[in-house]
Amino acid sequence: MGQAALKPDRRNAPDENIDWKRVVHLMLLSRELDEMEEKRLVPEKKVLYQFSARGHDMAQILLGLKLTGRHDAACGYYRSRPLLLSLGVDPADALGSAMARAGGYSDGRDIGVVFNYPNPNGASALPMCGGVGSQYTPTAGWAQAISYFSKQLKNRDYDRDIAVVLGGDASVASNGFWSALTVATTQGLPMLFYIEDNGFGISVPSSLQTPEGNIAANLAAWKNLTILDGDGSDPEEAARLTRGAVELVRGERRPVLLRLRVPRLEGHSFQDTQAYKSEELVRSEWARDPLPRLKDYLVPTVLSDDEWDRVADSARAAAEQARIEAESRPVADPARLTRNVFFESEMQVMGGQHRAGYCPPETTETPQGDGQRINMVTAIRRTLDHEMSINDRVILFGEDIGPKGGVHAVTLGLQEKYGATRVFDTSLSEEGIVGRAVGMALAGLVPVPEIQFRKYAEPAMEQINDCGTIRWRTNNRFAAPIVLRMPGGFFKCGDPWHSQTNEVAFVHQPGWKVAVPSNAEDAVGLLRTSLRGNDPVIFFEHRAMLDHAWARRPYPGDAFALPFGRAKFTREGNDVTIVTWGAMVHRCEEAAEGISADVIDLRTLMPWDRNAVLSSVRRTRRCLIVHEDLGTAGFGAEIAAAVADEAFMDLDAPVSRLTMPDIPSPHNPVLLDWAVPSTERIRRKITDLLEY
Ligand SMILES: Cc1ncc(C[n+]2csc(CCOP(=O)(O)OP(=O)(O)O)c2C)c(N)n1
Repeated sequence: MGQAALKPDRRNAPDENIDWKRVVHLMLLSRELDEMEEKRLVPEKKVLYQFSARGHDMAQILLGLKLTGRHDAACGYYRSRPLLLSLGVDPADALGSAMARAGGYSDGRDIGVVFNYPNPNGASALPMCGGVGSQYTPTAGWAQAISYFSKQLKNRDYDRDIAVVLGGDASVASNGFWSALTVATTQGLPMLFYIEDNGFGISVPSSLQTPEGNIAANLAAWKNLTILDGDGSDPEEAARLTRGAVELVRGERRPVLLRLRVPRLEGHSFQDTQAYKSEELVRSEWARDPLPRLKDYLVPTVLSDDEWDRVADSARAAAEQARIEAESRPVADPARLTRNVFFESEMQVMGGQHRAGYCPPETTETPQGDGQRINMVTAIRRTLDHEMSINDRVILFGEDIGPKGGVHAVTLGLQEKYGATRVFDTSLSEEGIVGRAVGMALAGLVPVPEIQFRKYAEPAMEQINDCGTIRWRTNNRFAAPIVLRMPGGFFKCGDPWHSQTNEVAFVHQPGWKVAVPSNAEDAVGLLRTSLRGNDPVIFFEHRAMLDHAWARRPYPGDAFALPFGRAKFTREGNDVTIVTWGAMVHRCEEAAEGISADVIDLRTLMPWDRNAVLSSVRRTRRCLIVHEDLGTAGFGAEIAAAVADEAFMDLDAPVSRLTMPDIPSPHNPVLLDWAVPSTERIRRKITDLLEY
């Protein structure tokens, strides 16, 4: 066999539509940054976490340079820096963030490899996460938002834009991957799944992630998905496949999965010695290094040797310049660390309707009721209906919320009225529901996902947590305000699946506001504020109150809105303060009959009205907290601690709590009555406290 036959196939000249000099520059810059970290910055302890992109770099750059749509977005993972550089991320930001310095993309709050890149005039990088697989469903949400802007809102500016998600071979075993794949292929979304298969997830071979290790082969029978598969270290093939994949998604508006085999030329991270790989394997991986193959492919056809060297010199200089700039950045002021958990006054760079120019209509806190009492279900539906009628960014989705109108009937008739693009059923994946909502919110929509029962938010907890922290961890560059509705609590019976409240779990997720209305009027006011707000909200709908006679109130009007963090005194008195929320408000009111008591309905738990509680306790000198959630580490513990901290000297009796015992909710109504605080037991507790 002659020498020529061993050379790479040169049938096609390098694609003229690709700026190869830029590819070379970015490739060499990426290598310089990797090397600089490995040889200097990590040993000098200036970079604490380092993940080399060597081997993955060339194909990522070829992909990134194809993302030219104004609303294109990519969500990558910790090995995605080459793609980010190709989108236009400043190398000084990349290195400065790796060094956890002030500025950059998180002000030193997040790991440097966990990028975000808001780019209002071109392709953005959605906020990445540390959790493998969590990038998939938000990207599907962005793709669905593109589709919504283009098809429903007829905004022609979105007609050819796409969403791209990057993931390693191990990530294809994650829930997020399967959830997003289902979303994208059942909805026909313009989304590219870009899988970088280096054969390992840290040390675990890809054959343990998908049988025989090739996800592209295993998905061959999957409907509505075009699959491309090839060698990501071969310049010609990588260029052809990345271009082909992007053009397919752009032109045909449907999902594509591109799997590229790439070598991971270093350990998983700097600390990883790769002892689990044989020397022969490591050698064979280096033989697949795309850098010499790129040079061989382009020199001399596209660049001369000298030109290549000049590009290499300029990449080295750019990396050095970036290092100098990054090292000159200070550490962020710790005093600012509690800022940007919630929206303050400065608008985020990207995400949410407020960023997109939304101006909320005037509101009032004075109910303008029409007299007729309606139940909480109708009140919530009417509020959703009104907000949808005046704001075409508001969309509802969840399990069974379409033609059926939801298992609690909250969305009854709304699909008929607003169509299946704005009110739609989803696949049964809570991660898909919440993750998709995050992507939609990042794109400027107002997603209002429904979780069928509070317990079933559990599969979405990763997305819920990541959603709440977006503003903080991107230091106000991104925000994803969504309104996550969920019913919970006991009803005519209980059980461990449909009846828990566990609202405190959401209070413990930074960045979320939490509403727990007890009646129809407050539900309207708090929901309206949520839908017009600029922060994510958990909107808790208590099952027992949805059609409870006590909770029925006149509809307070289309302009009625309530602030978060403002409790309501549903009774006023002098001898004891009873703090409660949700279904317990009614019981506390009944129990306080004939007693001079302040009954405080907190209405929201994040934020909660400390002043109302403290000022009342200072006056009554006694405090009882009643809630349905379990006692240990329930939200009552927080209130009790605050009262003990700040009103200790004003108390005539210890702060008292009445809650469920630390058990799941029981099914039999007799057992349930025993477990949930009843009017009688609340009454007894009040009496004990008064007699103390
Ligand atoms: C949900 C989750 N589980 C575990 C980890 C720890 N972890 C980080 S990277 C990784 C392997 C991922 O490999 P792969 O997706 O193939 O990407 P690669 O690193 O090979 O590019 C693991 C297990 C994590 N970050 N997130």
